[in-house]
Amino acid sequence: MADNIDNLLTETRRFPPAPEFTAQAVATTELVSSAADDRLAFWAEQSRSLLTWQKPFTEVLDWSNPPFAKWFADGRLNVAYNCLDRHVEQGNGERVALHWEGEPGDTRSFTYSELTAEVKKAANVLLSLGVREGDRVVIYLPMIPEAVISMLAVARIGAVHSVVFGGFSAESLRARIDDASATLVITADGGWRKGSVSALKPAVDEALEVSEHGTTTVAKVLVVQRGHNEVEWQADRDVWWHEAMAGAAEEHVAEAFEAEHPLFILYTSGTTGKPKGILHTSGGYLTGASYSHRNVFDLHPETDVYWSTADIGWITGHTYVVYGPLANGATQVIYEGTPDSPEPGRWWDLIEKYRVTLFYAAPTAIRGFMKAGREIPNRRDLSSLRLVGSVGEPINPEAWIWYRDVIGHGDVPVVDTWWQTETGSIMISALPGLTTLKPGSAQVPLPGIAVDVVDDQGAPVGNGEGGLLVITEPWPSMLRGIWGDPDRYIETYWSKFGRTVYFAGDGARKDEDGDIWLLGRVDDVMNVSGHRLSTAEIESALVSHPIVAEAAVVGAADETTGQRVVAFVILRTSQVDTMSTEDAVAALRGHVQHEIGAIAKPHTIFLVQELPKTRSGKIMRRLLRDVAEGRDIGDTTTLADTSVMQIIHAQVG
Ligand code: 6R9
Repeated sequence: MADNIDNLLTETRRFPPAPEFTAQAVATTELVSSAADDRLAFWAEQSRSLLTWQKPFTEVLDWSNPPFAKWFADGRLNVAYNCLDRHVEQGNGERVALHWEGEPGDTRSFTYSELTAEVKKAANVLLSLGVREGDRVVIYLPMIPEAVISMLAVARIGAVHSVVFGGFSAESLRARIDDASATLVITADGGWRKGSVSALKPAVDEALEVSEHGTTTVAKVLVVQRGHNEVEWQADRDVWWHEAMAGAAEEHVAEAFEAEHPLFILYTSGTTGKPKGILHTSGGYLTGASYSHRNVFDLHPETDVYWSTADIGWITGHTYVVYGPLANGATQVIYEGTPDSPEPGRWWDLIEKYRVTLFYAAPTAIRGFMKAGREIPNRRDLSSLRLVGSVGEPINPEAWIWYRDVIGHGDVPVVDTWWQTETGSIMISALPGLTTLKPGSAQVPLPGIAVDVVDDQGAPVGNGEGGLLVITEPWPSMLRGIWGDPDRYIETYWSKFGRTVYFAGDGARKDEDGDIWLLGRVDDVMNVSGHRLSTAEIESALVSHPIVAEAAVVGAADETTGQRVVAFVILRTSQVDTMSTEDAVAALRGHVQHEIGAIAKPHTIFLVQELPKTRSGKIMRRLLRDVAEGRDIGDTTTLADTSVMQIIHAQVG
């Protein structure tokens, strides 16, 4: 982090908005001033103008029992209707909603009319399988149109989806199904990744085999045929999507639900081993998604072609692939595969092919492309782009400049957007056309959002100082809780500085102008390629292996992926001489992949005999990070045994 800060402190490049961009920009100075005048009136106005409420709300915010917020509570709406039917009713049924591209090059597109028709049928399929309002449906799918259709169909009938990233293992899937007590799983036989079909259904079969209590809450599994790979079939449980859809009724009238009706649960890593089921509800979430998508991406739905490369398994895929763009009637691209398959210019080919105008990706991908060289994007026509965005981790100034110069032909606004699964939508970003851009800084809270940087006591720091990032007023798309665990909700986010201040877990700095520069997590959460991973979760996976006595995991800085997972493992004495180091390391990496998923697999595992601990027994990860990053070891005076670090150094050396 120290290098990072030095780098940021010396960054002085500035890019004022181009007057032509400002002249047509969605975000205006009036927007900013109306939010500043009366925050709640501003949100009410945004929600009324952006969404269609079946029953208009009269209350804006109920914050009488913090941190449990209610937004627009006496209003009723249907989220899927807002993303689909109303665009058709307003005469935009022929506009393309999705241009989908499969990894092997097959394509499908859906107009708003066609997507609405599909979602209505899928809603009827869910009802026929016994899914009812409030039931939880787990979605474990590749990036195929059925992923979007499933989410909207679940929302349409007032059920609650929990999307699990297709890269997660059967174990992770099982834990999420159990925690949410899901009754239906929607999956596919397989999906395309890096040139071949990667099976998905076997993980579902395994996850449902032995649930913790020997039973499972899941009654049915709906299976999309995508990979055409062989799958095992349980006739009383498994249903082919295409067969069910072929027999489904076409009409479905969207019923209105309360604004605070649960919309989805999305699991994310926290500081302990158990992932948290972040709960989002309907009216406030959709308000935040639609508002931020329109203003941050400068969306002109009639002419823009938008593409966010995020998978639906992450919050970005929820808010900026499904809900924000579709609520706004946007035309977008979705792509099934990996950025470099079948060849390293695939993303740029897609931008050229679909004339993408607004593009949203993660810094890790940008840095990967930077390494591969500008010749690859330079061979494509990227002239259609008029704005590019970044999300998931801090984007270092050099990657920012490369992104603007090489992808954005040197003249597009770059929006670096800070937000979290918990915040539901973008909280901090430049407003294109208004903000003078600073490479490396997320810059300013969106109008209507109250952000600050505070010291350990909760006092705001001055300009030019660093501290902890907080959100000081509730906002419409805020999380409403952790599924089944209200105490953990309070404890994690709302106890450090009292019940009304949201603690984000990120370090930040205010510059001379009061703009915000994000500095990374201050807790034991790592960020690998923009994916949140918990040190505790990987440690507990490691110690669940019979050869392991103890394990400590740290995130070490990595040029491309931001951080990488490095593990320090003490083997059980009985194992030390029976297994070679290579075999033990291979077994442990495989085990973490099996327990959590490939993204959590440690990059490096050091087998050691000791771990550095404080006198109270806490592992000092800071010191292990020094080792993992090849730095001189910092202050060891609080160690119980100060010689430990020399020993570890000698062992990993
Ligand atoms: C949207 C998303 C959230 C964590 C967050 C922070 C990091 C995200 C960032 C950023 C610096 C940005 N993060 N965007 N850090 N600049 N523009 O990524 O959600 O997966 O929940 O991760 O990601 O550390 O706390 P999520």
